[in-house]
Amino acid sequence: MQPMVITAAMVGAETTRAQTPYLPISAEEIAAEAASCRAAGAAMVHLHVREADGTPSQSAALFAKAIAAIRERCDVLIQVSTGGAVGMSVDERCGPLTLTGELRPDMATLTTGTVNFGDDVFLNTRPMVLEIARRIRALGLRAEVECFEAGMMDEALFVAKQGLLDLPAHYDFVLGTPGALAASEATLKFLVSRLPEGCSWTVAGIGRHQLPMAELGIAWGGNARVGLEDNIHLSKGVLAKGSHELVAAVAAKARDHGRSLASPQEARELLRLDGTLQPASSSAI
Ligand code: KMH
Ligand code: ZN
Repeated sequence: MQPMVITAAMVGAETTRAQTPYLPISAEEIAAEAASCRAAGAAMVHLHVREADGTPSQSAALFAKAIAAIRERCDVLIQVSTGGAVGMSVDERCGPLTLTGELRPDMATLTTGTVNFGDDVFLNTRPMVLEIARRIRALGLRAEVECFEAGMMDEALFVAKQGLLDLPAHYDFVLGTPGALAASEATLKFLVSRLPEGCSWTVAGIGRHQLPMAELGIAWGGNARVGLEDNIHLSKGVLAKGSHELVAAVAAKARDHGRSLASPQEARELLRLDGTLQPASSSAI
């Protein structure tokens, strides 16, 4: 099997310091955690940022600080969130897509549909999805298609047909969000079976599903995302002392299973991140 890409989702928009004291908030804390995750076996970080008081933000300035601090400390790939927090506008969510040059991220997320999200709704109407896809591509980045529900796979194909998503693409199956598609072997198997030819995938289980889903990623030749964005516990009742402990747990299971861990350079090749994509013409929408 090919090397496995572990992505560390260290911050998120929903986890709070009241839930866990190990949540990184400042650029320095985020960079230190990114370096620990890299040392534990992560090739990529999925990045959100916060204001000093912990409020979720998609501010380009805060992303710039975090990205600069991470790159000073380690070579981990940086995938920025365009999901942000529920209720944010497209312009707000696309803050990190305004960063260029040294601060340009390596990848960006693209959720291809609306989903219940706990008591809230994570709104992604078709025009919103197409506009975010257009901005990701305009920066020459590849998207990671975030699927919280099965229909999001079909909508990703629609986005591709508009010339705004390049196939084969990389998908992240986010399973077990309260109010959305369950984290189970059956749901993951179905989603993997629906992947277009040549596509790669990661699985991110929410809460107690995180490590079991990661084990399926290992066993089935996929990849895994872990971290405090999705789950704060290392085991029942035991807080992870940072996302790096969750990365280390998955790395150990991967090695037990004979899967090697992808370096950032290998992840670049596996996820087809090399080279800059040509911006799609605006008439594509
Ligand atoms: N915070 C969620 C509402 C992403 O990063 O692209 C959306 C999210 C997805 O976290
Ligand atoms: Zn996220």
